[in-house]
Amino acid sequence: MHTRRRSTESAAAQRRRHGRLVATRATRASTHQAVPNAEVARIFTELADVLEVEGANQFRVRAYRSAARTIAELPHSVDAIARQGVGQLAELPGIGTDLAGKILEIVETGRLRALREAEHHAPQGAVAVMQVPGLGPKRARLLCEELNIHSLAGLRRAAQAGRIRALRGFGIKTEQRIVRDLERVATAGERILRPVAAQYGDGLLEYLRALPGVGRLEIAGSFRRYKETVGDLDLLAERVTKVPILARFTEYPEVESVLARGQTRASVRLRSGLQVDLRVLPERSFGAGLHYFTGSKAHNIAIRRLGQQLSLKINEYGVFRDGKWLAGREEKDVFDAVGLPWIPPELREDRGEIEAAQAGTLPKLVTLDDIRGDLQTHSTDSDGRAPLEEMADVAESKGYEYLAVTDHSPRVRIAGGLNRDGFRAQRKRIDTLNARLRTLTVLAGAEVDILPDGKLDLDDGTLEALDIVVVALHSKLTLSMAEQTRRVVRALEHPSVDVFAHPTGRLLSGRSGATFDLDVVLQAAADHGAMLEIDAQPERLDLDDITARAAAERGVLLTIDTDAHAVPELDFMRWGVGQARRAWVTKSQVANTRPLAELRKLLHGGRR
Ligand code: DGT
Ligand code: CA
Ligand code: CA
Ligand code: ZN
Repeated sequence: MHTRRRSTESAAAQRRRHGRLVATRATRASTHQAVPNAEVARIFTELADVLEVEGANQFRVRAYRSAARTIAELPHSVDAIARQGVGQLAELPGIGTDLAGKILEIVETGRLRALREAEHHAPQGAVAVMQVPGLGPKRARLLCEELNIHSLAGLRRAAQAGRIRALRGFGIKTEQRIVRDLERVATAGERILRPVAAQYGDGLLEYLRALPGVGRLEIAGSFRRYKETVGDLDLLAERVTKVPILARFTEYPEVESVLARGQTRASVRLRSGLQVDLRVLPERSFGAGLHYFTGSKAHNIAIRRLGQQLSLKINEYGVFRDGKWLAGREEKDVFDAVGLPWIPPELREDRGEIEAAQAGTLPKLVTLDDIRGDLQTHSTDSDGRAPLEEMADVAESKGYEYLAVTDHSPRVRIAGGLNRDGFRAQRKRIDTLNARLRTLTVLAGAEVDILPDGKLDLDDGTLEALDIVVVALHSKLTLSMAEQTRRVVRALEHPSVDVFAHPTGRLLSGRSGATFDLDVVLQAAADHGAMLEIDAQPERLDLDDITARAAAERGVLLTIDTDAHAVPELDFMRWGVGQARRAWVTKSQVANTRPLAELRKLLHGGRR
């Protein structure tokens, strides 16, 4: 779930560099503010990383990782559970008394002694080097010890000097991949996945809203534009006389350091490393400030230019003519001033939204409410963590019309992929289940591996018998562009294929994903009636906004799927919808906004 944010310095040391530490903290008990689940999960993930590189017992490492995942996905506040007692915590799956005690420690003190101790013992640099995809703890240690590497910068120098290829078990290709992936790590390390930032942001908003008399509050910036990752949170508050919003903000228990504090703004760093800027705006400027700080910068510049043509000056305080304030209370006032309709934040990237607004052709973007079902999910039959019956019950209670269960094909052995008999047995259970369900229909599907030569990992008879066939790349993402294009096109040509899932296979935490000729693949999808997926997993969000837009413009239908491997992940749908909106996608361009009968016509059974 979370991007790792570390370098050779300990995370805490790194954060300290950015500003003075708040000397003492009020005990959390007196003014208790819930520690977000994401924060507990982050601490456990860091601990697992550090232990792993130290060569600690694998079971311990795995226990922390699985605890991190459990907590990140928990639909309830782990803090609230902890307050009911350690016993309640220990009832969570995979959480024993030891872990329960550690969770309590985090909830009560905001930190974990075991992590600080482990950081102290871990080999310098190896933890940082592990951020590079494909460099696990063993290799990370080897690199650091053999080549005397202490940081990512050291790793880059060693790679550029060609010293890595000389190591046993590393080659020129690995060395080149390291150089390429290092660039991504460098940018990824400073940013945080938006869905994770949302947990921190929601907690902070809730805390601020508890202040009596508080006015309008919004998180602007890339967060509001639903970018997949955010650099920081840009919080805006309306100024209300005698409401001490800035003081309340800097006293937030999650604040680790106050970076800056003035009359109308403050910047803090939370313990997670996330920076939050708060700006307090006069009532008549709130709309203008919201527009300005939502950005993007490119969009703002374009709007300001439109203003100049009308002899208007537009800034974060309002719309002015000859120094006289004209408007700015509401965001739409700014657009009004330049003769435009309100533009949804997701579109504000200066990628044609202003021209579309002028022409009256802004798209009516798809919304979460438009979604009628989920077309890629997993169950305990492969690597999911809930039985398909449970997934179906939850999907039904969400008001969905359909849910496709798409467990893995045999090739993905670590995911416990099913073979033809497995899918046949599953179909029987789905039939029974459908007889019981009232408003939901479960579609029998599969997520089938595209083999390196473009053939599929299940026989044609089995594929044909399924309601929906989702195909995906899970291996050999590094094939040359020509080979990868051939492979994908061959798969999309198969008459049973319905959806190409997480098409590039990229991960926002670092893996760059497959490269293929997009034009050729989109053409193949259009020709063969295959749909392309926006996978809503926070670290996938694959297709990205630009590619999804290109697909939709080519007339290729999209699906937005959660790829849920557990019940709470069914809620990831909103992140996928956010990505689709950034891609200018409308309801009619998304297959799973259609009623079941319409959807069926798009699937291989209905196309023929
Ligand atoms: P991030 O934080 O890197 O994910 O991206 P943003 O877009 O949130 O950028 P940030 O936090 O640096 O600034 C928030 C917004 O403030 C940005 O989207 C637009 C506005 N802004 C910042 N600097 C400038 C500037 O120099 N000119 C203009 N017109 N707007 C700016
Ligand atoms: Ca920002
Ligand atoms: Ca900012
Ligand atoms: Zn997959």
